[in-house]
Amino acid sequence: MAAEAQLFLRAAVHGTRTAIRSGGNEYSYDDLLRASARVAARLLDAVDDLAEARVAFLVPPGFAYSAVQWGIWRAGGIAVPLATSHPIPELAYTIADADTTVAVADDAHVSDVRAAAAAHGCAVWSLSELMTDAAAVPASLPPLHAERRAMILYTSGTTSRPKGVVTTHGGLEAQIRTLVDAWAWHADDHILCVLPLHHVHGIVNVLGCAQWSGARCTVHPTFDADATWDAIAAGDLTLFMAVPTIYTKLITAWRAAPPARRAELSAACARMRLMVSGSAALPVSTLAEWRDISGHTLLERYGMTEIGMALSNPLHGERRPGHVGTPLPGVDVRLVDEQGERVQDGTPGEIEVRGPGVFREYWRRPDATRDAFRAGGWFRTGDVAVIDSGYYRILGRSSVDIIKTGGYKVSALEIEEVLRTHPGIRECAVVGVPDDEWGERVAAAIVGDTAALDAAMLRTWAKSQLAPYKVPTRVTFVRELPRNAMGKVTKEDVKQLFA
Ligand code: MLC
Ligand code: AMP
Repeated sequence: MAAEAQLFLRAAVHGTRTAIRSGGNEYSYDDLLRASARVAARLLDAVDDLAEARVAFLVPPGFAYSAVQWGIWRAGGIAVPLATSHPIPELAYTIADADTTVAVADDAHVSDVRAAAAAHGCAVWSLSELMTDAAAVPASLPPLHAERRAMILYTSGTTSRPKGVVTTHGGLEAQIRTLVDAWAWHADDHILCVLPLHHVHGIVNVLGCAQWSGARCTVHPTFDADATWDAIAAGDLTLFMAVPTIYTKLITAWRAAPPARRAELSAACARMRLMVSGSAALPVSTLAEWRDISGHTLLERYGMTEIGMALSNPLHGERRPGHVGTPLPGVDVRLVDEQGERVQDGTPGEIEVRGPGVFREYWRRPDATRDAFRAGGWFRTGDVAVIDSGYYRILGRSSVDIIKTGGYKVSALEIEEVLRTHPGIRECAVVGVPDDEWGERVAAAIVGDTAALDAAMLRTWAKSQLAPYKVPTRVTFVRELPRNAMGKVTKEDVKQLFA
């Protein structure tokens, strides 16, 4: 890679084309380059290169988000996006775990970020301080070689607290290039972004691919079904990408609309070239309902924070319901048994992935990084699949403690650990229970002081500690948790409590 990363060299060529529409305004690639150069200048202050310092930023999806993300990269820093929905304890955890040097927040969130950063003691900048016109743009910015760390995304797993997934500039570029190639992105594309920008789905698949291609991205700060339909009805989108829960919510809103509006919305969908679903299993019934409404057979693909996208149904050719397709260009995928031996076609196995898009490490967790890989550089996803006449079909996960709700991955162990800090809770067990809208819902069985605590109080308290999507939406109080002869809580029996 050249000194200036490809993304920015390409942006200079895209120049006056619209990069982002947000908050009722349009911004060109030149605008992004200018604003991000100013951000880089402010961050660099008296040094030439941030040299992989972690810059955490809490900026709602929109132009400023991209200006700050690019500014961090151009200054040589590692971008650590924070989630606008997170309460202070979650923000504080990320800021401390990433060993953040500088945190940035838009003016609405700056006091939360100051509170979250207080114990760690890093500098905090408001967006208005950072994006001032007065910043002198440096004559040269540091070189961004492919192997330099670019981003840390926090992901929940089988450990109790989220881990930072470190991706390099070269890794991000590989993740983007494979999708641009497979889904034939081009400069005349126009995509709507309704996804949060602290996960790969929004960051890489939507924003990253659009910006690489010189395409337009209309960005909504959060998902709203009616606003999404309005944007689709406006008629000039070519692409849409979302998690299955969003398609379910759009189906509900379409059904609630009068017949003439429904016809208008369906016609607008039919003018688009591609609609994609991922981050969680797309129920075949949702695929069929969406086909009836939009005329599109959703292209389902499979990915993960640690690898970007690995498997995809084809742009042209059969999109098989209930399947996630075949390996994307440049990505090696295999299914193995517990010993790491490849399984025969038709036999279930764990998905392992190798390729230039695979992450570099879990931030400052060498043991977790080592355990995540097998010899030969194969990353162990923990997802189990089978190959059915050439197409992969996801069967489930190897750990019962990982829950996917609304496309977010959450750890049952992490939620249990937080719940146990409540004085009214003696014991608890968290599980994912199947749900038509959310894929899975977070459910908690609690042994505690029911005279002093009810489900509503518990949820209110949990929202002050945990991201909203980790807060149990189903709560039951029990006298004791189901256990096996060894005294271990049996999660399958806990699930039955919510059946
Ligand atoms: C919000 N709530 C949730 C929730 N999200 N509850 C359970 N599970 C979730 N995921 C809560 C809200 O706090 C609220 O609680 C209530 O549910 C109703 O909220 P809503 O307004 O209906 O939902 P909304 O806030 O609009 O969120 C829905 C959503 C969101 C689908 C838009 O969950 C979302 O943006 N999901 C996408 C996540 C994503 O990008 N994943 C990609 C990870 S990367 P109350 O109590 O206030 O009423 C990855 C790799 C890959 O997976 O392959 O892509
Ligand atoms: P995350 O860790 O948030 O990046 O989530 C990645 C996980 O989402 C994967 O390990 C899978 O379990 C799940 N996932 C992503 N896409 C799909 C899909 N199309 N079908 C089923 N599960 C999926």
